[in-house]
Amino acid sequence: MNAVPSLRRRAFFGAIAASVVAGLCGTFAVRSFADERVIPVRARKFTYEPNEIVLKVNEPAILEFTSADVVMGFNAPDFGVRATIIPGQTARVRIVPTKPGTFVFHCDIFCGDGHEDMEGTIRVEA
Ligand SMILES: [Cu+2]
Repeated sequence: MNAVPSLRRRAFFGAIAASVVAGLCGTFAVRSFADERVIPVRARKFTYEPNEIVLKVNEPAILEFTSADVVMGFNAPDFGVRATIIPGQTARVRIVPTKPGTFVFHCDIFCGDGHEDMEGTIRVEA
């Protein structure tokens, strides 16, 4: 009579242990930069290099920003991300594109006379 519940309990805890391990591995995969594309982007008055960033649907990418001159912004409203790019520092945002298309990003920190035209595109391929 006792053997059955005990076996069931063991199977139950085994399943929990397996899902905890799977969960941890999943977490490490998300946090690891090793298997995610890192795209360096240099901001300078009044452009981004490159100013077209090509990504793939469902492939996470880290955009890594530096500034060649003054404090700049990066704002990609379609992806809900922004960054302040400070000279001498590196700013990072992570993007996971969910649909194909072309999306505009822009500088959202006033950086001089050409600021209003400082923008680029993120092209997401299927
Ligand atoms: Cu600007």
